[in-house]
Amino acid sequence: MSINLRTVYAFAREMYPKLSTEYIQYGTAGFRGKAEFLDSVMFRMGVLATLRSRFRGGAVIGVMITASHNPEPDNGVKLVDPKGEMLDASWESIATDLVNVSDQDLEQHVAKIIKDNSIDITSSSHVFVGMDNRYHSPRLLKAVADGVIALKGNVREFGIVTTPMLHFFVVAANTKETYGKPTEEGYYEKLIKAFELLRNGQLENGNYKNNVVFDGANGVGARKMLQFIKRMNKSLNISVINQGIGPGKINDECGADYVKVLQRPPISMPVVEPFTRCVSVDGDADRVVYFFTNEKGEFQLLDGDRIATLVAGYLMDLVTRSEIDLRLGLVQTAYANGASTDYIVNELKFPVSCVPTGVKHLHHKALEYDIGVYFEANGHGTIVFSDHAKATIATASETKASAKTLLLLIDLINETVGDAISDMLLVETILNHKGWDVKDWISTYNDLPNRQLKIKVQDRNVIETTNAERVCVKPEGLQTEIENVVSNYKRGRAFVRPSGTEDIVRVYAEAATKEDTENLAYEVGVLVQRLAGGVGPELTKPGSAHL
Ligand code: 16G
Ligand code: MG
Repeated sequence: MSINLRTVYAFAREMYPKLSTEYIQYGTAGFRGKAEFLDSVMFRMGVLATLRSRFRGGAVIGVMITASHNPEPDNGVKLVDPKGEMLDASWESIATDLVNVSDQDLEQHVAKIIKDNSIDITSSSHVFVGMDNRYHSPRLLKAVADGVIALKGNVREFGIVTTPMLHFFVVAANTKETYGKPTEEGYYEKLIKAFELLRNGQLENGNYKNNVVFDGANGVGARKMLQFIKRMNKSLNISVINQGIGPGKINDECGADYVKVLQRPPISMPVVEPFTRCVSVDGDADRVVYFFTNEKGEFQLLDGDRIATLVAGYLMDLVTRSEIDLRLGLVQTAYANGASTDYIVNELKFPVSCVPTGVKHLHHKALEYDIGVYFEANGHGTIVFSDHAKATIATASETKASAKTLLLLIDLINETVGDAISDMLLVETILNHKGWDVKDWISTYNDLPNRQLKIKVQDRNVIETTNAERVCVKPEGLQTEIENVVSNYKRGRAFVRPSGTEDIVRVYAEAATKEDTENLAYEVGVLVQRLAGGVGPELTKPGSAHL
């Protein structure tokens, strides 16, 4: 195969010229921005995915086009590595350089990547592409495909799929289908089969009722859930709201991010009985949270920490009953509610570790355990099983019913990345087995009140953190001042970190009471403004509006 890098330049100049000179960076969520400026980025990511595939010996690389929970005008792109992980950190800077180079320098720059990484440009390559249901996604998908074609790579388009589905396809193809079939049907089939075997005909149990309301955020999750329902044997009654048909826009006043951040149901929520289980996913269905309203009509959230503790406790129980010796661990971030960590360490006696924000950090750490459970409070998470764990469980399943359950759970879980639909089916399975309703679930521990603030500063990178973002090392003196303030509050905890997705510094605070939490967040926010070059308006003192 002969490849002429001129073609890359020709495509760029004729079809995907770079329209903006603004510097953009491949961050935790890949590239994100206003869709009208992303055509050249997408084309170049098609080129990069092809190079990456050749670099990895022809393994399938995934390209997902989505802006996740962002508003409709935004879009974005993320690369998926052969084992389903996020793009290796060492290639993030290669991606950043490639999209920022001018059209004139593109050809030479691609030649440099090939040379620097000793890529055999004539070897075979495979790229899988998927997209969310934003109206500009098909146009951007074509740009990615053209990037692959410019380097004579093989591209397979999956159309509209959830982010976790694309991860699933990549892993299924790279493992020669031992993980599943790399098709939409293969995905549904694997999850539904495991879910229905785990239900074993028992649809209701104790306090568990077999109904759930599913908020699809007008995104891909809604469409795919409707496909699930068609194929399920009435094993769960799911009513889907925010289906993405009609005037509703993706993530607009609905979805996991809205529900979690604003602590309220989606605007379009129908009237339901108190304590009805409701689930919200985000636009590309890799995040999930549960919620309900109680008899007083008060909103109650069951977030990623709640899912993590539910899953961890259940897995621990099954492993103990199976009499197998496996190392279990839970991975959280600094955002995990302190009460959830206390509960899991003190009550469940489950080892917990804390890592920096971002799925890749959690996933990586979870791989150190035989069974690693990881969740961010915002609802990103899954469970990973080591080969040793899988083999041990398979052997034990010949004699122990609990191990047989574990074996089926492995099939129900999308290990490649957090998968809102798979996570939801897992939660439904556990609640059903335990005979629990949301009241039982939420009564396991009481969340500490918590508050987040966004602080605008001149340069967010003046803040540097260590110890999984819990300690701030720069600017000097800030950490000591934070600790002084925190020590005045019962069960107080606070940290600051630069956001990876927005040009701001985030403040997190929790304490024993709501009032204390507000005051603590305020005091820490003021410290950041004073010591890290705040540029925004002065923060409003809590309660001062009532003076
Ligand atoms: C990205 C991350 C998410 C993290 C969030 C933090 C992935 C797939 N997504 O959305 O895990 O919670 O960024 O945003 O890794 P922040 O840095 O602005 O707080
Ligand atoms: Mg998402």
